[in-house]
Amino acid sequence: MLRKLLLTGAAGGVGKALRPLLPRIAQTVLLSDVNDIQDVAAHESFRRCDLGNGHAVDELVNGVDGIIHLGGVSVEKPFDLILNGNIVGVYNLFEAARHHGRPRIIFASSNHVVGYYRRDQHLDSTAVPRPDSLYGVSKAFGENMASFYFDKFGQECLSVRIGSCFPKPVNPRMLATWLHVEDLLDLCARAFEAPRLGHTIIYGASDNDETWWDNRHAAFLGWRPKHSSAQWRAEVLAEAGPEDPSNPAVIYQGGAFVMIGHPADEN
Ligand code: NAI
Ligand code: 15L
Repeated sequence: MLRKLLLTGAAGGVGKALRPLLPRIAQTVLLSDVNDIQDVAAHESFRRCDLGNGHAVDELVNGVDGIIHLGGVSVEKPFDLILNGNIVGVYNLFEAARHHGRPRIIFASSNHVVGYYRRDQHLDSTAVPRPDSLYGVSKAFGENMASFYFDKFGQECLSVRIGSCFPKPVNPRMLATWLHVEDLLDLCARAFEAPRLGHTIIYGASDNDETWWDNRHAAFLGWRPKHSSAQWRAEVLAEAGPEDPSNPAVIYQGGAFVMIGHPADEN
């Protein structure tokens, strides 16, 4: 049981879904986001913080004994936003952790680190990154930061290449990528409890019938997702209709992200 867990990005979709489950792993939870949070429960506190502000992040991390790092830009955006939240922000977080006793970090990485692999390719965590977006590049940066901070400073981290963590799968791709938030919580619990974590990369998907990912290198965590997208398969497929096999969004694992142009070209 953690004494005080820091949850960054707590105002976002995954943060909101995870918050009610966190008493299973932590006595108190420090919520943080650049956006306000009003409904703070008795075991929670809230501190507003822009991850790009190194001094503020340093103060945020002081006194916590575990971190779930969800904060940052979560889709393709102009580079200045990604730079602040996902590059400078990740640096600030790892630096703060190094200064304050190296609490373990669960880093919300993304499947978009490997979005340019085809869906008929099965990947394990040794696959060379093939990001499908500036966003995916920033998550690969975060994983590399985690690797460097472990090798040089002993900072332990689990980088979770989350598939699609939403209440339910809403398109055929998500039948393979969907992650139930309870499975995410269980994964976080195992990462905090493991005798040794090092820097480990894992794919975050539930026990879906279809999968492109192999978590053999993280088997020591003993994570067995309990949920599956199978119950929505018929509904999702009926709603979507037939897919065009020549569509790059259907060919590649990153789905629609491979079709997004460069954010600098949009006005
Ligand atoms: P979200 O966009 O709903 O939440 C992200 C939160 O981070 C927001 O509340 C936002 O205000 C905050 N944030 C953004 N920039 C910030 C900054 N500079 N300083 C402080 N806070 C900042 O995203 P969601 O879906 O909740 O995802 C959470 C994390 O998981 C993100 O890092 C995302 O990249 C990652 N992820 C999510 C997936 C999903 O399926 N939901 C899939 C793969 C990765
Ligand atoms: C992500 O990385 C995004 O944060 C999320 O909004 C979804 O697009 C998800 O990947 C996905 O691939 O479904």
